Amino acid sequence: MPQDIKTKYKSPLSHLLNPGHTACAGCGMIVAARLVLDAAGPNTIVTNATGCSEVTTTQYPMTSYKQPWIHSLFENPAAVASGILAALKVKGLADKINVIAIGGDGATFDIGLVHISGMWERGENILYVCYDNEAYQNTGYQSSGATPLAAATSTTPAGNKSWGSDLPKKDMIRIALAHNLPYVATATTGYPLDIIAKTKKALSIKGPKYLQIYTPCVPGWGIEPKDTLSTSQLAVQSGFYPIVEYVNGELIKAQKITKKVPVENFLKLQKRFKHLFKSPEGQKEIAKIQALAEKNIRDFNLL
Ligand SMILES: Cc1ncc(C[n+]2csc(CCOP(=O)(O)OP(=O)(O)O)c2C)c(N)n1
Ligand SMILES: [Mg+2]
Repeated sequence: MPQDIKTKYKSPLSHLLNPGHTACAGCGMIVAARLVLDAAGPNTIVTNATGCSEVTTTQYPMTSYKQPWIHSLFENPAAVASGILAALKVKGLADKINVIAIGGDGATFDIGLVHISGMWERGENILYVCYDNEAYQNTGYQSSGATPLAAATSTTPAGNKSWGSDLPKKDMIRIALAHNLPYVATATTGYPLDIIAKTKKALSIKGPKYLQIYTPCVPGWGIEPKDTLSTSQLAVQSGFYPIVEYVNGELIKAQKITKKVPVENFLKLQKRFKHLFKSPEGQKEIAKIQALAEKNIRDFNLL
């Protein structure tokens, strides 16, 4: 458990996301979801895309959510959130209730992007939260636009002729920034207090907001449940996944690397990268991933 959460976080006795859900032991998404929802508080309406965050929490006729929550279709939590905000305006409640739209990376980077873009373009006072576990994990680990280079997924398997995904991760943060949002940030399950702080800060700002949370997936990444937090911390400490915060388009904070580690330390904990460690040629792929991390370190001045 990270030091900051041991010493500084007073966990509430009850949460706005109840136990009894069916997320895997060690699921990064469910930890992040509980922190986001507790930080948002009870006066919040949540719209949810299809995916693990929906499937594991709302098996009919039960729900883990204590806030009002709605699921419609995979691609449209942003559009549904816009409708809810319009209704709240008519009722004179728009300034009293938070509207949060939630989706996995598949829902966000790919399938729901058009609706998210429209919601952002309209400047609506809605927080969009993406749980980024780097693939369509709920349906069996298919690659998404968020899948990183050389990760093996069920649609980009590693083999004699393949090093896994041959595409780099889509830069969703730059897509969000291109919409001139007042608040854009990344966070990760590895640093839980930061998730709480960023959720609260985002909700204090009027207009469209985007929070992308890096959430390890135990079966999809092939990690041990106990390694969820340490894996996401290694992603940050290696420069693989920068934790950044933009207000009105300006980078106001990038979390510094306190103890730099090679990306290898992050990769080798995960079965989705295990093919890279089997032959000397795999080292060339690891070198490409290290170069991407070094670029992040330079771009965001992480050292
Ligand atoms: C339009 C549509 N396409 C595909 C599906 C099947 N489907 C349901 S959940 C899911 C994966 C979700 O992936 P992601 O958004 O990354 O969330 P995760 O489960 O990884 O948290 C898919 C492909 C669907 N329900 N609707
Ligand atoms: Mg996903």
